[in-house]
Amino acid sequence: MKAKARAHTNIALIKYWGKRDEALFLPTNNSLSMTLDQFYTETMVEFDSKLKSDQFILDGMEMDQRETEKVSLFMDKVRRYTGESRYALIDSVNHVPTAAGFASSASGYAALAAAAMKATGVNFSEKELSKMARQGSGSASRSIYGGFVEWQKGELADGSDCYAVPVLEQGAWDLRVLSVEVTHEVKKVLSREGMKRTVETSPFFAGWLEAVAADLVEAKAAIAERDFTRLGETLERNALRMHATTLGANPPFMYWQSSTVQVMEAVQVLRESGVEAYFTIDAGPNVKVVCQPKDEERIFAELMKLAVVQQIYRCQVGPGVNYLEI
Ligand code: 2P0
Repeated sequence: MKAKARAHTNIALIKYWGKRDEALFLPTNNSLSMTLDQFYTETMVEFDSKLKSDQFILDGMEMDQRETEKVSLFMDKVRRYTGESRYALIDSVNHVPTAAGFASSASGYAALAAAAMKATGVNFSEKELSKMARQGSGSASRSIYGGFVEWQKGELADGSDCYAVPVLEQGAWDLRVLSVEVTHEVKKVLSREGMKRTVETSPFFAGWLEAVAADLVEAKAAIAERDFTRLGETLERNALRMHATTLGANPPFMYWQSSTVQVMEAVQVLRESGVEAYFTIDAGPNVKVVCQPKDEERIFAELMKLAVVQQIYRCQVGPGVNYLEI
């Protein structure tokens, strides 16, 4: 039994920041993302009764025990849920440049969840795929769907009501994301650790939770009305609010570098000159700029002039999980 799936990365417009249950990957707040067309992971899973353990090949290289163990822990969750008992060969190829500042964990776990569940021979719903992908990495729950997607935090302790739902399909609204690379450096505080420290120590976290609920309502209304200004203002504000919580943590930390701030300022200058561009930033120094197609060339050209900018990756709205012939 084998299957192959492709899943794309996503960029959060309303951020996931904080867990209410770390083991089950249950978030403290709903988040909202746009799936991106450029970056994706393709994964083949084959269950085989002859295997004595899971085997993991990433980008053509057989992974060592430590790397395989992480994936195997996730496969244990798949086996528990589906009743599959065999070990698997997992062959995964990442088309996500790490320098672009997108976590490959979102596309990675979405593709793995989809391929693994399909390879059991049972057809699981997208809701079930989303719940499974969530237990590899929270943001992966959103990469099951294309277009604009909301990950609902749910209320139940067992996570059974915690999954992503589609908000607006790919093709319904053409927005662009320019991923502006300012450094190759790996981040100092991993997002998993960063959100944990913020939840436990930042007095601003309560304010974040209050603000993010209102930002989400605003963003969803903007998407429903295709109101770009309203969405842009909301997503930029939400990113700044997320980053503000890290400054209040103990010990405090920040993901920005001086180059990050230079790009943020350039976006503000563009806006003052009448070009509608808005930025968002994840758990790292690179900046993503959201815009409409009519402004993309101008924004690209202006940002490329900055000395701190190394590269700009240009994305459109991407599709959900799909299955590939083997
Ligand atoms: C997001 N981030 O909504 C937020 C915004 C980073 C900043 O999801 O611990 O790799 O695996 O659930 O999903 C990055 O964190 O964390 C992330 P885990 P994940 O996209």
